[in-house]
Amino acid sequence: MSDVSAGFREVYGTDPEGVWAAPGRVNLIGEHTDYNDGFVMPLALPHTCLAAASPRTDGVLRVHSGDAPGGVVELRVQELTPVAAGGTGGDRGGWAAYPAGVVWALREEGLLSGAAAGGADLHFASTVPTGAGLSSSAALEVVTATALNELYGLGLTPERIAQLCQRAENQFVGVPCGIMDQMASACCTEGHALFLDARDLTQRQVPFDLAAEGLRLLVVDTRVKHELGDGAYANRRAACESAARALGVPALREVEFATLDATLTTLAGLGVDGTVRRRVRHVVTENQRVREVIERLDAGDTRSIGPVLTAGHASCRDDFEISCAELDLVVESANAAAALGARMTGGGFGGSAIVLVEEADADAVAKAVTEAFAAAGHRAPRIFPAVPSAGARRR
Ligand code: GAF
Repeated sequence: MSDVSAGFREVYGTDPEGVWAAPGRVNLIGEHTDYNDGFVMPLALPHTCLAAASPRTDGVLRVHSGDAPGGVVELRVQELTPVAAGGTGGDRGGWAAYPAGVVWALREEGLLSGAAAGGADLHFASTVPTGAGLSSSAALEVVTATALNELYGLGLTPERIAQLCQRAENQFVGVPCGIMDQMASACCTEGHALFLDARDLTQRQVPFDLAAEGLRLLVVDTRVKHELGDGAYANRRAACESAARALGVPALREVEFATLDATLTTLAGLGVDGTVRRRVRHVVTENQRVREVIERLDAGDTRSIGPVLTAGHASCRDDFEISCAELDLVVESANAAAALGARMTGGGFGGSAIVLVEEADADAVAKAVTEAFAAAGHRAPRIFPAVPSAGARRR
């Protein structure tokens, strides 16, 4: 924290008015279900994006990152226009589009009047690994919105902050993400996973104290990010939306697990191709897996979620086709060692996997995965425990 304050002082020449933090996340189960109005279950990581911030009075937004080259990016609040629409607001430096997008979303929602229209100075420093599928972008958005919410006295709830940040990412940056990552960063609490209904943002904090049970959840960052990821995410989302349209429902959430086979037959009869039908099967079975995990956790049977996680991976790999060789290797090698279960987490096409292990087996499983990567000629993965941590807050 003192580092980020010192960083602010170095860049802007004064002390910041405050320092805020927002975490990255892993998702325990429920992948690509959020934009289908379904269920997800993320937990916040101890890794955070910190923002030191002060308000301004002249309508200028200045952003600086200790993690990115390029110096201070200076923008005028009233001139911000979406990068997605070919605008120039915030695209200088790439990363700056995320905080700029948040300010744009606040402005679009009519929240920047009076003193709040004055702009701000922000300096960021993040420990959330970038490009690792651990929501470094959502952490950057949510910390910006949380800081400005307090600096301007906007009185926004964490849920509203998450929605504004999703709007920034969808409409300003141009990434068609769902709401899971922003909700995780804004709403998670220490020692819990967040069971979230993405349709109406109903939430439940589910106790997830693995250490007390002699368990550990490992994050395995494969350190690969396959380029086809961005277009493929939009493609998966479009496939799901086209299937929902064909079925005459607002979203695939409406398809019941019990009637999945009949729904798939209906879709075939409507001429919907096999690939799209498999996408539907993933979403419907994945929602069911979230329910199963919740039931098992509620019953105090944490170890038994392992096979559900592994089944989720198989569905991501075979039906949704968002895995890759490196992620599959994590799951195979971890399970072949002593893992209780494993799966890719996040959008896919690289990034990270999670592995549930007995604490006593954690080192051996990590070693087995590392050796499997070396044998396959992959770069060594980065492996660390996922400790369920707090959501966005003032420091
Ligand atoms: C990415 C998106 F940002 C989330 O909204 C979610 O769809 C996830 O991929 C897949 O579950 O992280």
